[in-house]
Amino acid sequence: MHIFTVFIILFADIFMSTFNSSLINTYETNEGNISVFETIIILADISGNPVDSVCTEPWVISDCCIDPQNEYLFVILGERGASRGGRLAIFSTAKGEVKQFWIDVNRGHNPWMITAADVDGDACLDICVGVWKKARFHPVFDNRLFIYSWDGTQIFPKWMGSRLSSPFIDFDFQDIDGDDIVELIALELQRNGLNRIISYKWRGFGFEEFKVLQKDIKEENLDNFNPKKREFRK
Ligand SMILES: [Ca+2]
Ligand SMILES: [Ca+2]
Repeated sequence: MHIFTVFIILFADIFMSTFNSSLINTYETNEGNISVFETIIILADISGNPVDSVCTEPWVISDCCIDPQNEYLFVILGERGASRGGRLAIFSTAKGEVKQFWIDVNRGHNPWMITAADVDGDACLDICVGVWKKARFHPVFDNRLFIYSWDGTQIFPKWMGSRLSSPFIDFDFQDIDGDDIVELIALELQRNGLNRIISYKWRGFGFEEFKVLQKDIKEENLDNFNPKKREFRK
């Protein structure tokens, strides 16, 4: 195919897919940037010109994260309008090409948030996913945290959490005590209907409660914990 024809098709594809598609995130890379829209992932060079793209339709991307080398993009795919996603997928984004690398065949986890962090400080990336599902010893639908190890070629389950100390509605990973290992920071519901922010440390077998950072938070003050302005999921 003539190179000009390839560009026309690429631009037409991008125009159609971004027309009704919100931007989820943008990542700056050495070669340019990666823009993740709801239904298309676009690689651009340093001048901002698209060099490759992949369309995810009919699936919609609801959240994503990327490895530190910007070579693999981890996404949640789902149906348009659904309150949670349906499955995980990985796209390779190295060398000016974007393509589907892996897709999860398991569609029963209802993932709603995905973030990358090295939770155990072993210098290998972990992929952390908020899911909404039943657990064997807590057989009701609730938010749970799944941690996957990423070895550069595949993800595999590391910790499938059934509960934290209390029901949680959001989470993040930050190093709050300066030991160069991130802590799990969770926004949890208290019995009295208010909220608390609590940190956990990874202890080899799972997360152990570390410090309550703030408690008795009213719903209207939750924005302080929510820099991405996510919709809280209850
Ligand atoms: Ca790790
Ligand atoms: Ca720390």
